[in-house]
Amino acid sequence: MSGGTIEVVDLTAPLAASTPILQLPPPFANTINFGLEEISRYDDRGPGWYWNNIHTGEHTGTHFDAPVHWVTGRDGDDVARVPVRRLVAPAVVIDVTDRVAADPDFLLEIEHVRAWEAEHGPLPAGGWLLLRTGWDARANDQEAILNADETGPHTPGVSVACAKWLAEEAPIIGIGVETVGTDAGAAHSFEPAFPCHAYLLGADKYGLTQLRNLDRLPPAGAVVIAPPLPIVGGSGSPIRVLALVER
Ligand code: 23J
Ligand code: MN
Repeated sequence: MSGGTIEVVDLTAPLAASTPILQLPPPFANTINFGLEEISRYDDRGPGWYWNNIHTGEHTGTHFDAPVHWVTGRDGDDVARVPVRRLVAPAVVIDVTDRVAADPDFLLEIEHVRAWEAEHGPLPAGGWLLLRTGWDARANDQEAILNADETGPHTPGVSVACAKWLAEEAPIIGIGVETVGTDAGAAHSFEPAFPCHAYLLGADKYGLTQLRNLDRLPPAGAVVIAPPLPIVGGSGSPIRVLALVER
């Protein structure tokens, strides 16, 4: 680190009231926007200090999905129980920006991962698969990041077969994405619905969302530090995600 050969890349979106959030259709309940509630600011409520209460969903902004988030992982770990040893891990980046530019409903398939492996080597054991889609360009715009029309949201993700394979066959600990959730916008109508959540969280794996700066990572070789807050019983947590990259 002191020699300057390790760059620290922040993969986290800033957390503010304007940070986009997932919007589930009725009748489902939704998470809240992030919010700051001032307690005092060098005033008569506290003359020498400034502090806030925070209001947030567990799944607001750049966040971590724990196994217990999904019914398939209901007996799995909550965020406080996730072993910290698993939270410092290698990461690879699969860049599908071109395909997503042509088709916002693009789904990662097993064959795309196999093609990536043929060029860059196997997926990392105990590591992250980070999906670079270019969607981070929409990170400051709630409407653009959801990209919804009368047929629902159109955002990239992972196919049912690929999600099952990543959960059950691949050596990874989880998937990270630039969108508001690990599943594609159309995944509510997949069979099973929300396959990334259903298969990966059900296999004691994790999700990371609303990542940015993935274009600053190499295809392989980065180390990602992604520890959620130890919210006791929590299903997820806003998170600061850092990548270490050797230059
Ligand atoms: C709840 C229901 C559906 C989805 C999600 C949460 C997420 O994407 C999330 O943040 O975990 S798709
Ligand atoms: Mn989530």
